[in-house]
Amino acid sequence: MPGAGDLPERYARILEDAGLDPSKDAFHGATDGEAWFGSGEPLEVTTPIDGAPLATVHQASKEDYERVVKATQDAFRAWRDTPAPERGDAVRAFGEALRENKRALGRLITLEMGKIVEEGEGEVQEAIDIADFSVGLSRQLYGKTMQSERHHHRMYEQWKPLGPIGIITAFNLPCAVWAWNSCIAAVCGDTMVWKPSEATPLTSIAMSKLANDVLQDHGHHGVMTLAVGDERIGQTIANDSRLPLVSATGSTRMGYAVGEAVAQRMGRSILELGGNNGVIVTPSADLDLAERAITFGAVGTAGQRCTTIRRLFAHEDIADEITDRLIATYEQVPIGNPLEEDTLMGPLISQDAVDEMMDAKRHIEKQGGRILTGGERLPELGANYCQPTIAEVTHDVPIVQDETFAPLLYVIRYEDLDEAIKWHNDVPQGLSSAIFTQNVLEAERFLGPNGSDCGIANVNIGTSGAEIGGAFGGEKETGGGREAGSDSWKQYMRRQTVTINYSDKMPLAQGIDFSVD
Ligand code: UN1
Repeated sequence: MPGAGDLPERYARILEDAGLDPSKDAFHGATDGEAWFGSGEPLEVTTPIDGAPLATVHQASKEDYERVVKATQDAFRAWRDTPAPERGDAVRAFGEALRENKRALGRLITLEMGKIVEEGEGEVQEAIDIADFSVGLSRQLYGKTMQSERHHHRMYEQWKPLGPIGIITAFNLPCAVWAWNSCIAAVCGDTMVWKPSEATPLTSIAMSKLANDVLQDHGHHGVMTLAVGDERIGQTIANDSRLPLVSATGSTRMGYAVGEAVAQRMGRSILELGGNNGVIVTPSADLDLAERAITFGAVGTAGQRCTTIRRLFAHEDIADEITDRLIATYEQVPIGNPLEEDTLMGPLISQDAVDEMMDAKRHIEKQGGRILTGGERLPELGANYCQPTIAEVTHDVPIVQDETFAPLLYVIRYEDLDEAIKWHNDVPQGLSSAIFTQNVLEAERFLGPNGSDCGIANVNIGTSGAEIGGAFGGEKETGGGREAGSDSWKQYMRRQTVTINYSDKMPLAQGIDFSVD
């Protein structure tokens, strides 16, 4: 078990700044919002930067999980009865705490999952943004008034808190995705249990500490709880009928398992699963913009966002030019330690992830594709590093159907826009999509009913880096869920239709006469 003494000094400081005591031999991975515990198996946390051990986390045992869920149930009774703007006030204070700790949390994210600090801080900013959004929402949560067909009757709908909910998140956005769910759920009056990725428990502990300090100052605990664990905890959450909603982000395989289990018990799920996002670049496109957006979208977070650009459909007329520009840019991307300021691409989350990318490379070559740049491991930097890679393939090779969670971009040439849109849609996933064009007719074709079939469709913007104000999520095997902004909040509440008779008669709807005399 790694002890405090083994922790490199620079890493110890990052933990400390994020509120985690680096002199501790082990952290508790479960909280009911007040106490910290965890008597399950120890989880060794390492950094993908150089494999150094960071800490040991005691995961939630079955009994710990019970204690956590019990706390969310107890807290729900008081929390749902708290005026929504008062709940919003606690979320406002949480947002302020995030603002104060943005740099520290951003660096912890970098240390634990390997994205560059700029993107780590960007993720915390996303959490701040959703906190702000939720504060405003806490004074809205509007219901409609309907016109009753009956005399002196009033009809309206109201939205009520749903209950304790489950939140399952992935390693690649260890802070923001929980925040999308937790801030909205909190103002809606729900309490929650969070199961983070086993690769990023420290970020979840730091976030939960911050949230619960604030909530305790506001007189509440048990609103935001945590249960670190492996997929057994995930399965328990999916099957737990005390949790009427489960919001899960991760692989399609996980999504099928969670979606099925939740549906079996008539629960509600919000699934945000794999993406296989495409960008179409037409002859009229501003190639400077396209090049910048594609580089960020395909190389950012080392290709480990569910919104990462994986397929580039380039029109024959500009395919050589955009590809040559991208190759030149790719070959200059500074790869290395993500804590260092000039780095733009850090490690992948694990050596397995690099192995998967190398497998994909072999498949590309077997299927007649060509690596245009990259495609190699970078052992001199460490086991988890590789080059960002571009491969040219045809639209019909089987490998383009799969999401390889790595910086691997396929270039596919096309001649006819309608055909490119058809190819674009011809994959099982449907998260994010984009077109680069200066031609309004082409843009509208892409956005029209025969256009992109994804949950997100952008014009002259890449597929990643969505703002929180819109509903985030996608279609087909991406799972159909929508999180974050717009009216996503409705899923975290129970809709109730109310009809009040203030007459002295008993008229029936549909004009039915049911009088006995
Ligand atoms: C994810 O990778 O699961 O649009 C979400 C983006 C981020 C969210 C990514 N705002 O890239």
